[in-house]
Amino acid sequence: IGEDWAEAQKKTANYDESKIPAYTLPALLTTRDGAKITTAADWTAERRPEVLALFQEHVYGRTPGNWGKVSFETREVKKDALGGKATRKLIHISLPEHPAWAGMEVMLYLPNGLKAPAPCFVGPSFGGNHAVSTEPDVPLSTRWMRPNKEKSIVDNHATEASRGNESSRWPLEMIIGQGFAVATYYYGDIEPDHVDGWKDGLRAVLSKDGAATEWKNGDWGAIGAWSWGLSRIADYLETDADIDAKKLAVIGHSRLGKTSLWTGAQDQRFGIVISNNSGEGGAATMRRNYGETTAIITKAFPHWFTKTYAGYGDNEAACPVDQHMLIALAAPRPIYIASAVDDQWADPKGEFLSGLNAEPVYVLFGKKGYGVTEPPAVDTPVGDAIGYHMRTGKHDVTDYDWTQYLRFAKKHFGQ
Ligand code: GTR
Repeated sequence: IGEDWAEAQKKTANYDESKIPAYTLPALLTTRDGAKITTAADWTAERRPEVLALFQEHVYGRTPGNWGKVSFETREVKKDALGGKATRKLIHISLPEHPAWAGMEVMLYLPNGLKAPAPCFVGPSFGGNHAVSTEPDVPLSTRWMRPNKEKSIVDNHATEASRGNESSRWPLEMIIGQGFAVATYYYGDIEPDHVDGWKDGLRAVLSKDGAATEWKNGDWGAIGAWSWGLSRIADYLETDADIDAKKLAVIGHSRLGKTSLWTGAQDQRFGIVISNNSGEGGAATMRRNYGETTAIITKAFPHWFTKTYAGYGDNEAACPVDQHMLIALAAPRPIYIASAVDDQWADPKGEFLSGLNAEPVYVLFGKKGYGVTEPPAVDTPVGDAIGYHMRTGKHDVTDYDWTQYLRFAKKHFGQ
């Protein structure tokens, strides 16, 4: 069970709208004891904390609070990166009270010549900093990596051939060219992405006894741990005078899109939240049995979530949350959900619907959502404080996606 098994399920999953069993979404604006929420103040004071706690308990688990001091060490500042267009900084983040964790390597690209501190996109990578960038002097990650199709990963480690193999998903020159910084880290710095990975990652280090002996209902999963890493980057960025830390946009693709959404829900320092093809366990409506389901994802990737979540496989109706409530946790901050038409596994319509069904919370804040109630035609972005598009093509991050994110970020950050 794992990646290959999930791949095989793609062939037999349901892709027929008429075969989706009827479902009722949990009420967004009614508290657990039945009170109706009618104002933004009551959402913020009462319902929001309740919904956040429900996601902790039932889906992603609780982030522990025991990591202590966070230290930042800037290991490189290269002022003529990207042919002189950018400054590249490499920052090592570690926990002095938990030396068993090897820390994380953050790569930050800043546009050169800006007159004001830069707004910044913050997102994790699948392949490491050397895979995001094509620059030959970015240190190769030495951490455990999943095998990949291009075979540039040998014995679960990166090789010289891995350089730049994720760069099409990170159009650095385009982002820098529009006045935005980018901060990224390899998600495996926090935890290797396999079912036993937590034993070699931060979750074990921060567990009570410092060793991975038990994983209980409510304990955080890998998505929670990867999210924690993004929040530590925000900690760093708040200390960097070149960055406008009031203008951070968290972004992620696929499993890391789930991570981006959970980060935005927990950490309100991120002023914009972006979900690229996040699918099941991300933006896709949990109760819609279309493409990947709760049963499939919790079998293939149980480690991503809290243990409790697996109990909702084929039993979503019993879960007190659905993913529109996760989108609503971003409110009133702008959020962008992107789908791809050939990514039916991620259920594009289900991703659209979570944004649509989160809208009542945005309305409480006087904000506008999509402005439409049906998924738009392909390559036709819609929305105001909640943005959405369904791109032509497959499960991926493309320049088209980034064009929309940059437009959205400029508009909402007033750049
Ligand atoms: C798939 C998984 C999806 C998505 C994807 C990815 O195998 O079923 O939920 O997370 O992996 O992260 O690329």
